[in-house]
Amino acid sequence: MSNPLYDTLFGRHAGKTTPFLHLENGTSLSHADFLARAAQLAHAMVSLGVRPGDRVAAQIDKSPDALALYAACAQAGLVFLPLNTGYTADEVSYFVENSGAALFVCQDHRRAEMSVLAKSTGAFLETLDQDQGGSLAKRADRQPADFDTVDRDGDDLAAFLYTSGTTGRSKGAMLTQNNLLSNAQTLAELWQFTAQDVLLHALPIFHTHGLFVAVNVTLAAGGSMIFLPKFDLDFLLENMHRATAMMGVPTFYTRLLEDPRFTRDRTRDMRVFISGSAPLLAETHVQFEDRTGHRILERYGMTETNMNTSNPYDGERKAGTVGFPLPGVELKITDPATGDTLANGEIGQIEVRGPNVFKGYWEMPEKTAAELRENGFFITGDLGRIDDDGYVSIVGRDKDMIISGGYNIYPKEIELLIDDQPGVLESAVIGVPHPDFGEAVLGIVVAKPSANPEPDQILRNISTSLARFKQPRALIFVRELPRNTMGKVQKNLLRKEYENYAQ
Ligand code: MLC
Ligand code: AMP
Repeated sequence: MSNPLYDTLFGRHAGKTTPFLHLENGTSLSHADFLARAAQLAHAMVSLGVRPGDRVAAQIDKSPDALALYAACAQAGLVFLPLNTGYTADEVSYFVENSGAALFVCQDHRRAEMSVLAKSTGAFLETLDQDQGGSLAKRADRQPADFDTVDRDGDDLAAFLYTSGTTGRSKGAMLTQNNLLSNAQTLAELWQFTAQDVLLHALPIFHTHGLFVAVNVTLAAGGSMIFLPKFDLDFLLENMHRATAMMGVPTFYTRLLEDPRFTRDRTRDMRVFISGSAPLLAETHVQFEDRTGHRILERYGMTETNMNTSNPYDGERKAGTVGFPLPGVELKITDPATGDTLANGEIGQIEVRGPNVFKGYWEMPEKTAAELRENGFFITGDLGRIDDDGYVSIVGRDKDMIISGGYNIYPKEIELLIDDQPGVLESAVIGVPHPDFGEAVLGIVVAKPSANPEPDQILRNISTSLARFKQPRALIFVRELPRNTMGKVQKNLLRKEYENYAQ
């Protein structure tokens, strides 16, 4: 009997009384206590009738119980489907319905709001809150603290993560046990994580970065985490001396640098700072080194593939690059028109192949076939180049996507909502440079002839369907959108025109 993901990341820490999670309130949770809680949660889910292979969707705040739910899913052979807590009920209902989730776990205060959607999809509805509150937590409290791990194969699904698409419809990326495990082990070794490491964990745990990179790497090495509910600058500054490593999106690093309390002395005991999910400006890299003496280690990944490349731990960490393909991962730059591999130095689409690459999109064979080649290479939608030393740089995106504070936003989804508003003829949503989030969302709108729609009213109307982070910071009305001879909106011209809008 085996379950590679559970056994390797969680099970092997059974009985360890050393701390695993250091919490904000000064207490800590040992590996053994964490696993006992995961076992209780696994029993609680099984007692509801959830069976191996079922999807468990969870839109819950970050807490030890939320993390234990991930471990419980691995142990019970369930497919974990974490969701951004910012999503509205409209957005969530698509994920729960599309995935056919057997169980939907939400925040306790949203139970009434979510009960309609649970009823319509037939999913069990349970709640889980921070501080061990909520109906699933109460159910778990009554359960035994050990659970017979369900037998799984490395090729079995471990997680679904939804990623939006250029057509506006989100796709469920199916990740196997081996996808997650191989990447965690590779990264732990490459970044030299050990049981002595203490990771400052301030990322959300509903995306690849916070869950599969930060948590899985720590677990693979047997280390511990200072586990914060969310990014908190003061807490990070005050507690950095207790940590050895940090992972963050570039906004974490620019926010630290903006604070004069962030000094070389505070980072003295740190071993490594890792950045990803969005481009880290070379300027931030340089400023960070000047201030602290540390060179940020930048890596590149995505939901469908986990991590693909990383700058070296030992060796030159080149600012403005994302380093080398990871051991076991093949990466090539290809011509978007022909698919032919391009020479070093040339810009093209980034394609990757390896044990990290997902199995496909849930029930979307055409989308899977369009992005995942039969030979196993995944077309990332990112544009890049490889320099003569083998370092990969990301120079742009072939997909129409905005990255704000590390969250991906697909303009199409927002444009469809704006275009549906009374008095609107059409719209184009773009990302413009933003000092804190990297990019901010801006809507450029054309009104119907003789209509005079109110920007604030449109923003209010769409706010019920869109997470706050996706909502445009402003709507700008124009007479027409610039188009090329093929009739395609030239977003590059709009981005240029409004590049200083959010500065
Ligand atoms: C919050 N807001 C955002 C936002 N985060 N708006 C745009 N983009 C974001 N990322 C909104 C809030 O709703 C609020 O709205 C206002 O901005 C100010 O909020 P804040 O208090 O300043 O934000 P904060 O809570 O500090 O959050 C910012 C952040 C957070 C950067 C810490 O967004 C974050 O943790 N980002 C990490 C995302 C991440 O994990 N990405 C990994 C994806 S995996 P208002 O107007 O109502 O006040 C991936 C693969 C890979 O990409 O390679 O890793
Ligand atoms: P997601 O779909 O949320 O997983 O986001 C993945 C996307 O984030 C990638 O396709 C890239 O466009 C972007 N990304 C991740 N890491 C980096 C990085 N280090 N530099 C630039 N872009 C990145």
